[in-house]
Amino acid sequence: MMKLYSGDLSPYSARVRMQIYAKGITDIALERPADFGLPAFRQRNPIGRIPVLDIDGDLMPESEVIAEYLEEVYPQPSLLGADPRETAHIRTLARIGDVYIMNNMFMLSPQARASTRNQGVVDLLAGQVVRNLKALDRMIGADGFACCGRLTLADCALTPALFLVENVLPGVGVDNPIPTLPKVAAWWAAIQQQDAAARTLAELHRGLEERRELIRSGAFDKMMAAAKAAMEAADA
Ligand SMILES: N[C@@H](CCC(=O)N[C@@H](CS)C(=O)NCC(=O)O)C(=O)O
Repeated sequence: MMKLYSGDLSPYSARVRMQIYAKGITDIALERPADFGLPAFRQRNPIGRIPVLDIDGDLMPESEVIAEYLEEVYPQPSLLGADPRETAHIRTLARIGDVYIMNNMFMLSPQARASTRNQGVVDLLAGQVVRNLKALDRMIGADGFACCGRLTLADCALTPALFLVENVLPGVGVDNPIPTLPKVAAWWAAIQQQDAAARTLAELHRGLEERRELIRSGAFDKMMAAAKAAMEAADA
């Protein structure tokens, strides 16, 4: 049985989980690797990040690669286009979600800690996010889906990306820009009504609450320090 190494709050993992739910795939186990963040995980998986698809011990990293692989292995229902041009458009929108929004948001999230905030980093990355959301506003579908009038891999990549925008940007002192972008705002309201998106967003919110509790209790800092020390010892 294949396993997806994943975590509730991992937006890249969420993108693949939403695809799995939308396709109705039931034979992939979802698991948080016990050694995530530790040298043993990086030993097995050199990039050291989740998601990773474990195919009988053969480990496949990178959310976009996994998503495309799952489309080939489970072709129906397809979350790609009806023709090559549609598929290319789906991939363009998915890349906006991944490269232009999620990656910048992910790099921005540690800046939520005011004590160590670097305003230059915030301005640079938040500026990129806003610029790319404006581009998305001109490209996204107006019928409740990112494109093609049905749920595709574009919706799967954009849903966790907008979750980060809505929930993390205000934490770094930047207003959530979604309400100022009419087409993005309409899509965001509509996609949350889709079962696969609602389930994925509930997991993301659960992960965010858990993370906030760990930060409040001081446990998160201790976990991070222990993981950093273990990594440094492994690198020495
Ligand atoms: N490009 C990767 C990014 C994956 C990624 O950054 N995952 C985060 C969790 S959302 C992670 O594992 N971070 C651990 C780290 O940075 O060491 C993908 O698309 O899968």
